[in-house]
Amino acid sequence: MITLGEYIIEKQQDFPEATGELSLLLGSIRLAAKVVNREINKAGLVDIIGATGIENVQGEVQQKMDLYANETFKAALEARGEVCGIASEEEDEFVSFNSERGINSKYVVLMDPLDGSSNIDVNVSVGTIFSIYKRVSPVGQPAVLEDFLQPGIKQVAAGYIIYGSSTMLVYTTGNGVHGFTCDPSLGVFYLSHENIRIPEDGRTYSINEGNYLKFPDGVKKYLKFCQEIDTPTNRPYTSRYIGSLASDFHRNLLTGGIYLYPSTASAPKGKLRLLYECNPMAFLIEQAGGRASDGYNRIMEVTPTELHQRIPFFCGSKNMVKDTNDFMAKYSG
Ligand code: AHM
Ligand code: MG
Repeated sequence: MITLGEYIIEKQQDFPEATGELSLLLGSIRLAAKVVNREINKAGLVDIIGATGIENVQGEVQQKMDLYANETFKAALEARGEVCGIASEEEDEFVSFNSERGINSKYVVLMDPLDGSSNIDVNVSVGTIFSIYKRVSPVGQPAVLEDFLQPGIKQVAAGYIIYGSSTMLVYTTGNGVHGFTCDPSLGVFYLSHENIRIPEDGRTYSINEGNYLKFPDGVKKYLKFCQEIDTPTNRPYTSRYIGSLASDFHRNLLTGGIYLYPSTASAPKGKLRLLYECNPMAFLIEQAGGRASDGYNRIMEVTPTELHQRIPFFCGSKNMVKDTNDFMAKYSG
């Protein structure tokens, strides 16, 4: 049995120039994940479910667990001093860590500390999504906005934690996608899914179909295509939607499928955030052999202009994403 810590150190040896900072940084994320996991497991017994009554910068009501997860990840990342700043879905602005260790470190972390948090109240899986970049500003000075507004192709690592029927941490540093399952009795993540590959053709589609009438024509036509009977192509496909991106993504990653959150008439840029949700998932899916696009273009090549930027998201099995892009070009071009 190989632990996450052992695996990270073993892989670090593949990079002679690595100084170990990224390994320590992933260690901070692992630690915060364990703390959040412990709290989520007690939800219902302690006063941690429900809304705070506070709205975040995007006008969404924050859940108590959103804030708890945000503070836990922020504190773990600041304490270890391996990052010069973070940006979070739950923070209005980026936060720079200006301790001597902080400003001298070369990485920034962008995160959605608790994705799908409205699911907590009903005991459905939620997740944490993270993305790591090298800063572009000089080491030794406080982080600046440009450190966070980098296209996804610049990511050095990305991953997610699912607090589900079991708790898993899945990550990539650009050398495949690896999954670790937490043994709850020991609080240790063990390697359980090495080098995950997503099937090129899936037969599951995940989308909030309640928004159907507001979707672009390309998506409407694609959904009808998914529902058609056609034995050679395994259609009709199956519809599965948890409403927790990390969980929907994880199922599709393992079994093949596509996750879609397109633009809608009322939300022309979609719902999901480019920096905290789409880029990390795009890096993971590409590393596993899949694709991620905004319906037309590769997600990871989009240059962000603002921290909380939203973007339509089509992510999953290579050929399914290609089909959606073909439908978009034909009917919503
Ligand atoms: P959140 O970051 O505010 O939790 O929103 C992201 C979540 C995703 O996990 C999920 O896929 C999506 O929002 C569900 O949205 P909807 O309820 O509109 O289908
Ligand atoms: Mg989210």
